[in-house]
Amino acid sequence: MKRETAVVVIPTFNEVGQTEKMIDHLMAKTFPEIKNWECKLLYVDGNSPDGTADLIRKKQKEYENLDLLVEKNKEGIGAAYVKGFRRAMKKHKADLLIEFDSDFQHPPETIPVMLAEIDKGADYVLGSRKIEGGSNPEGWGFKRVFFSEVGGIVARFIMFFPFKSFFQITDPTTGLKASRVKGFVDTMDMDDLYSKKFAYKLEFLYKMVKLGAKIKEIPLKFGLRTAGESKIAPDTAKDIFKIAVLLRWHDPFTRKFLKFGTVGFVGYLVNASTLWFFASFIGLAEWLSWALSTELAIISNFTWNNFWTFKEDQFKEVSKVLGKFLQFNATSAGALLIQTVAGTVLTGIFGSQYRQLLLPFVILFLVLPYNWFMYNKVIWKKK
Ligand SMILES: Nc1nc2c(ncn2[C@@H]2O[C@H](COP(=O)(O)OP(=O)(O)O)[C@@H](O)[C@H]2O)c(=O)[nH]1
Ligand SMILES: [Mg+2]
Repeated sequence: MKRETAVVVIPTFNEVGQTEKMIDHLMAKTFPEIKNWECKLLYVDGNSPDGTADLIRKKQKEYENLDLLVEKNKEGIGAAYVKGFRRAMKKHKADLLIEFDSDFQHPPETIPVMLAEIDKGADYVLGSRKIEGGSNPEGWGFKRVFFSEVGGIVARFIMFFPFKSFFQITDPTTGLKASRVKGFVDTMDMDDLYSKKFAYKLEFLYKMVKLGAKIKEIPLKFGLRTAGESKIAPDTAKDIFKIAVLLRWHDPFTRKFLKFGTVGFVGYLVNASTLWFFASFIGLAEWLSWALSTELAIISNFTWNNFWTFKEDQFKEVSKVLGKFLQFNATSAGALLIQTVAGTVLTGIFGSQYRQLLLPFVILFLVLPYNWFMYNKVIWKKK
């Protein structure tokens, strides 16, 4: 059987000091140990003035599976990886893309470990400094550790909370990754990245998660730079935060859920104000005031959800709208029942002084999930 191709992509800017050592290490030690993959090495150089590209050209005479792409202008590490990925897929027909640094901060021994995980069925392997066996460099000062830890947790939270990926991905800003091409990177839109700099890492991660990649973390003992200078820009923390927010803000699921929440809140306001209007202002009977105000809230919820939250699945024909509205009333009666039973029981247990406190809990943990489920799976079911 033909072996699949893995391309290790390394961006460089002024890395002449360690590039020869890296090339020799990968070519003479790492790649020969890997039997079931065809390994290639691709450098993307940001037109370094220190002669990194010339050195790589010299080494190309020694190794035929060494490729080099020189950018006209350096545009940032994210842009460099995108260019590298495109070339690896087109020219080398890559089945797997490995993101790697030039400075031995990513130990070359992690490459066969990542490949083994791909062999076992993973689509996306991430080197993590936060799981057992992984670590930050000992030489990092408090500030760098602090930013790395807090930045990682904040990015995780903003991008993924409360979903599975939030718990699964421990190191979202890691740079060591292996990505399956077929069905993932080849379908990924890389034209419109929010960041061409460091935060591209979050965007690739986010896109892979959305594409449903099977993710596996391996421990990464992140090393200290062996030579050369760090290119981490001072505004990296800001870049990470901004991109995490942008990704989440434009997430279709999140948008839908926020709309659903807003509509629910408006429904509550309609309910409360009309209850006051009917009962206190006009002086209707208690039961009639409750019934009318509840029904007005139901009408408000149905209308806003149909024309806004579930716009793509909305009903337009009058007969259909009426039928769905009756169905919506039926499911709303279910919510009413849940709220009444849970509210009564819990108030009985905790005492009536906690009534107002229990209400939001009942709504948040019982009514909201029930409604979200019913709206998505019954009323505005995907066609
Ligand atoms: N082509 C290119 N490479 C870059 C750029 N910025 C950083 N690099 C390289 O990307 C790798 C990672 O760099 P960086 O994430 O800044 O972290 P550092 O190791 O602390 O400097 C290194 O090999 C850098 O030389 C860039 O704008 N263009
Ligand atoms: Mg580095």
